[in-house]
Amino acid sequence: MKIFIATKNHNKLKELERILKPMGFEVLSENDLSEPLPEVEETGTTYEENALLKAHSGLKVTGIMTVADDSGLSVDYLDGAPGVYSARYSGEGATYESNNNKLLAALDGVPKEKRTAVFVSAIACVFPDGREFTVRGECPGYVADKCSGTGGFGYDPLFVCEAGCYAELSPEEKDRVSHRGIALRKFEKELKKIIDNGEI
Ligand code: ITT
Repeated sequence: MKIFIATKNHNKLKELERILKPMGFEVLSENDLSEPLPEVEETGTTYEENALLKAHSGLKVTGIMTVADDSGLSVDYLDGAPGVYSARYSGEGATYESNNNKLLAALDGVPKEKRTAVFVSAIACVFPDGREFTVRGECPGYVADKCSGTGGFGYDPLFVCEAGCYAELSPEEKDRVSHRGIALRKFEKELKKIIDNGEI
């Protein structure tokens, strides 16, 4: 079954492909298009709303079943920030490094027990006939006081879950415990239900 992944984030695409391909999907992405995907204004206030905006934009271009992920890190001490603004936390031209530095500064001096956080991934799936659904995966943990590890991307060097620091996990370990891995396994279940009901 062909599926289009609507993302402009290459690291995220790698993770989504890594999990979706073994599920048996033929995965298409921006790399398979003759033109770049349009930029989507992420105007939603929830991960689900933004994931749907991105998925619908991809569907408009490709006409095939499309999934998109909206994700972020919600830090309790920061009242849920950076949350849906995780990609742009340190402003225009934000990089993973500038975002991590801003997060470290915002939590400077805050003890470990108050640095709790949750990584969230909402996956939206939209179909050419207008149907859609979303699923959510969450992974709890805390924000470390310095970066470690060399794997992954984004806030991975700062986020520590039960299995360890995201950036120190192997790709397989991260997929097993991560917010995105959890969301994609829920996505697979939902899609199976739809297929079993003969709805697609
Ligand atoms: P698309 O919208 O094109 O998919 P994006 O990077 O802008 O790409 P988001 O708006 O969903 O995606 O922002 C998610 C940000 O949250 C991402 O840029 C990272 O900074 C962070 N993030 C999400 N998942 C992560 C992960 O598994 N590890 C580390 N950081 C992650």
